[in-house]
Amino acid sequence: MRRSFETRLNRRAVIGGIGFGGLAASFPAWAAGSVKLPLPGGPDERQLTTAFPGKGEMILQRTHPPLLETPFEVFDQGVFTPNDRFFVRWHWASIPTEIDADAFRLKVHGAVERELSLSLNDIAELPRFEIAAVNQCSGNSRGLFEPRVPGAQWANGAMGNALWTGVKLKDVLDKAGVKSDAVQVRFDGLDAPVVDEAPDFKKSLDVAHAQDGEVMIAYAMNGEQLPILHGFPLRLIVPGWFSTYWMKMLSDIEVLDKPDENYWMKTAYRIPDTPGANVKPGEKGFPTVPINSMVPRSFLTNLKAGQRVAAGSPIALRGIALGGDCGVKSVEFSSDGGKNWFPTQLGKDEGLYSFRRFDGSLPSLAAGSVEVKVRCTNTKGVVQPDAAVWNPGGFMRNPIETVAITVA
Ligand SMILES: Nc1nc2c(c(=O)[nH]1)N[C@H]1C(S)=C(S)[C@@H](COP(=O)(O)O)O[C@H]1N2
Ligand SMILES: [Mo]
Repeated sequence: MRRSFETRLNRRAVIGGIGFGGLAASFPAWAAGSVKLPLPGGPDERQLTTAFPGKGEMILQRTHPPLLETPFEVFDQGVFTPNDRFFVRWHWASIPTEIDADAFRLKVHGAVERELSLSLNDIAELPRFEIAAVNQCSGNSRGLFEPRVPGAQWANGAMGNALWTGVKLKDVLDKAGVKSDAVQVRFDGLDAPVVDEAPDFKKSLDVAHAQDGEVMIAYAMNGEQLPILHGFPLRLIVPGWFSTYWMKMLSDIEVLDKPDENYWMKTAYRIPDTPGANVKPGEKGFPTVPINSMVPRSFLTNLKAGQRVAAGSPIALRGIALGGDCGVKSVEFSSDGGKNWFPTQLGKDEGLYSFRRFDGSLPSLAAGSVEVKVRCTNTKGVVQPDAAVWNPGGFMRNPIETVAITVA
């Protein structure tokens, strides 16, 4: 049966009257208070805003193009991050504010047997595929780097988990027929730099990865049409990999017969090719590779630094974890500086690439200051490191998190 997009999609996704430029101009009239982020290296105060289309209260990192961080308490609400609180990141300010769903076409070209120009209805006819996956910016937590590194000074809220619905990239590539000399597949979206000399944002994956049957083209996020800030009408989902590859407003797929040497692959988004992507501050001349799969992380969501809890009764702990490029095997906690570790109970398994909820209970404590640590081990046996890594891009941060509370 022919499934039409028109039942599922608004024919046109429009950003309310003023668009991104207008939002910039109207700042700070719409600022809704401020928040302090735990950033050791710099200004830590950020405005809160509710002024972006489809968004509830977000931490304003930059207006134009938008960089919006999820307030951390949102992660305490459940393993899926609501669309209206999901972080937003764009590189270039020229972002279409109106997209005609009828006229939209996804082009597939390059080293293929048949060039394609697919309408949204053509996409909807392919078998439907769904996966829960964490979308995490490569620079998530960059603002916590010491010494500080340039780039968006995110705290830990440049990540979110959603249920993505769409089609497998493999099915689209099979329709085009990938030629045997293909090595990579390059993705481009409708957004563009404002000046001609700046490099258009494009990212590539190796052919085998693109065809693995997990990488997908999503048209829905948490059961809703993909919001415009998250890439309406189509975006790439690369489960287990950092979201620099998750091209929004995906409009062009080019199959390459040689490795992609564009700026965003060859120069930007590269990590040291060293264990944990770790180097010494100031170190030069180390080999690099394009950033790729994620690493395990875990966060307490019900206890905040400096929080006071009652002495003499057990304290509930809960939070979220991700395995990275595989599932969560366990999350443990410690209240003695990491000498002894105790298990937590894992919540419902929503799939390998999803957040996983955990619950635990600290035994009753004597009055004083207590550091609570949590650590995730993933199903590949990789465990979070004690110490944070450092690299000049501010990537791959995943140390065991510590929350100091006061028992009184
Ligand atoms: N078209 C387009 N897609 C893009 C980007 C972009 O600038 N343009 N940024 C990437 C980066 S670096 C991140 S972190 C994610 C952010 O996704 P989100 O805004 O849906 O949270 O989008 C990715 N896809
Ligand atoms: Mo990112």
